[in-house]
Amino acid sequence: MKKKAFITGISGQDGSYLAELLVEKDYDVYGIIRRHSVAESQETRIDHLVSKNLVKTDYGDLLDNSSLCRLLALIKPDEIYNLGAQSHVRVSFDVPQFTLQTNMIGTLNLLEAYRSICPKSKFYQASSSEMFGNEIDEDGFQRETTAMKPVSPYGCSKLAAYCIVRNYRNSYNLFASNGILFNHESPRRGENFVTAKIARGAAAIHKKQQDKLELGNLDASRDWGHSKDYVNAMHKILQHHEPDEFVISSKESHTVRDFCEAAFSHVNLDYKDYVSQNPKFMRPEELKTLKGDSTKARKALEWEPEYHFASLVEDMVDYWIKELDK
Ligand code: NAP
Ligand code: F7E
Repeated sequence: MKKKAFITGISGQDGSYLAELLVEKDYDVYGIIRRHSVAESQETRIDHLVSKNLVKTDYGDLLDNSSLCRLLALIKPDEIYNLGAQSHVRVSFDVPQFTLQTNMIGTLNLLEAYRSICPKSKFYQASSSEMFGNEIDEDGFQRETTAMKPVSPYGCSKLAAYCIVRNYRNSYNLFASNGILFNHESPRRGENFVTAKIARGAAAIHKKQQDKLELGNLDASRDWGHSKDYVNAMHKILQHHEPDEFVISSKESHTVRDFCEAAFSHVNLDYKDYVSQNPKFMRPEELKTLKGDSTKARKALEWEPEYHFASLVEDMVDYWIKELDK
């Protein structure tokens, strides 16, 4: 019998790569999409799978219990991946209530449906390094045991969801795990996240389609990996012999300035000639540095990333050079 996976957030960056991975692994893959007014573009990241009937999508929403219950009862999945979220940290300051509703109550809604309809399934929660806020261990890393003091509505929502997943696991003996993923990017990254903005900007300036790039804080430091490697870790987390918490990270930290330097030098330009700061892109409270220690996951799950900082930057800039030709 083929395994069945149910993915919330299947139309997002990670959802699309995870769907591809699970199809390759011979799963039947199902996912929910929300009603958009512009229906034509909402499945662009998974069109290649939907059009070949390799994944099945239905309308649903983490805030609509009836859709979650209906679909879980119909599909009876072996694995549930909860990737659906309002995932933009700066936007979470603009829409804090929506962010907490979707990311926190939405997770609780899905957990409740899971517990009552298919408690033998395995559940993956997309937790985030944003939960740590500015807490860092003495050696400069964040790991599973580091204190969590988030500095954004998004981080707070993800911490609440993380806690309720642990609580449901312990209370109801469920196989529910948290992947604490550090930033991960790709050509499919939304264009308003900093890496995609820089990669697209460098490509457009190189092609003389744009002459400057405005960013916010250039000194923030992030631990960036590739989404393709990180969805592989999600799958491994659910194949582990017991449910648990795992940090997934590259173990390296680079500043936004470093990302600019690497992206612009890939097209033989000096970022200093084009990049300026605009307070519009600053945050009310900033998370300064992220560097994750993923030793536990690397050992227990035998997970290793294939991409590193330089190959990630190149993959993204090369994608945008081709894309802007179209
Ligand atoms: P993304 O590209 O923003 O995708 C988010 C997905 O969630 C989209 O498909 C979105 O659909 C869906 N969604 C939003 N609100 C929903 C709702 N109320 N009900 C159902 N679905 C909803 O995010 P991503 O980068 O793939 O990240 C995947 C997950 O990992 C998210 O939970 C994110 O918070 C978490 N995470 C990401 C990173 C990272 O660096 N990428 C790191 C740690 C954790 P619409 O298009 O309809 O809005
Ligand atoms: O910002 C700085 C910004 O929006 C990274 C999400 O996937 O990872 C992501 O959250 C850094 C911040 O990602 C601009 O201030 C400078 O310090 O790309 P970002 P994020 O906030 O780290 C975590 C782990 C998640 O879980 C989230 O879902 O870059 N920055 N200038 C800028 N950021 C943006 N967006 N735009 C700028 O112009």
